[in-house]
Amino acid sequence: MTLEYLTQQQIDKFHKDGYLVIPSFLDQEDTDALLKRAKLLLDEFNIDSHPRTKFTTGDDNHVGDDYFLTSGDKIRFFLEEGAVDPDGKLNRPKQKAVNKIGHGLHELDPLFRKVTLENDRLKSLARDLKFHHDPVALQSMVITKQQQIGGEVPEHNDSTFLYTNPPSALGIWIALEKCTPTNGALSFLPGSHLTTPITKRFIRLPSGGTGFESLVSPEEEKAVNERSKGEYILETCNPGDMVLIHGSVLHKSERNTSPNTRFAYTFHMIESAPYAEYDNKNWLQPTPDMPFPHILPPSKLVPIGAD
Ligand SMILES: O=C(O)CCC(=O)C(=O)O
Repeated sequence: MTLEYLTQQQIDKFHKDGYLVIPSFLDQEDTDALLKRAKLLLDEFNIDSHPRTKFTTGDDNHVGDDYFLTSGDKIRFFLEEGAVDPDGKLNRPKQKAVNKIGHGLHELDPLFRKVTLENDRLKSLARDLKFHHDPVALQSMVITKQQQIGGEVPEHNDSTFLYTNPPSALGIWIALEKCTPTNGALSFLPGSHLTTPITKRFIRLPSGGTGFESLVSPEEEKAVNERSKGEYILETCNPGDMVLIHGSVLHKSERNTSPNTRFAYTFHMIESAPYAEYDNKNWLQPTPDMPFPHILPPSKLVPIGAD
């Protein structure tokens, strides 16, 4: 099959490293429009009726309240841990207190929808990469990484959080502002997708809230953790650049200690049934009114066995 957007070199690099930086995936006009729209959403959301849900990422205190669990088909606002005082009052303007906006932007907001579901370049990329036969989109977010306070995102791989059997998550991450060593640019452990199996998955706990379910024995988990040490590569990027992230590659971002925000738009793609199973343990559930949308039209699916 002839390549439509990626080069063979880019595809090979993605498979070798587990991620790929694609410069200028969005042009300046589209990037600016998304940034402006994200800022407008921050201006317009109602903090008075907000339940003060913070985006926490620790193994023991990962966010898991109802506001989070039912956000897959909504546009909701998750706060920075350090932005809410013990009495529930924000210690800064609401626009500076939000860690991320999610998780239904790709369906509900016309501008985010345009770059996600109505984007011929993305469709070509999906067909060139052949990572999925019939990809669907889910979990879209604007990550704001506020200046000074924007929290770190600890080392993780995305298939832990969007688990399918077999694992099939692919992250699409687009810088809306310049990403630098001090404002929390992403960094990656190249090749870790080849050596680090998915050892746990993030689920809705039967007792309520969220937690992790182990997929391997404690000994195996320890061995994998030992094995997955190495030198992280920092990937600075410019507004409009995209990073494709294999669902098994380890990556992270540091706290934003700079005076500049670092807005990014990200969403994920997974393989759809019957090629992979997405079960009801996952934290994010499709709803009858908003099933996960297909990226490719039926006539353009990636043929089985294509490589
Ligand atoms: O934007 C960030 O800082 C982290 C994003 C990330 O790790 C992810 O979306 O999986």
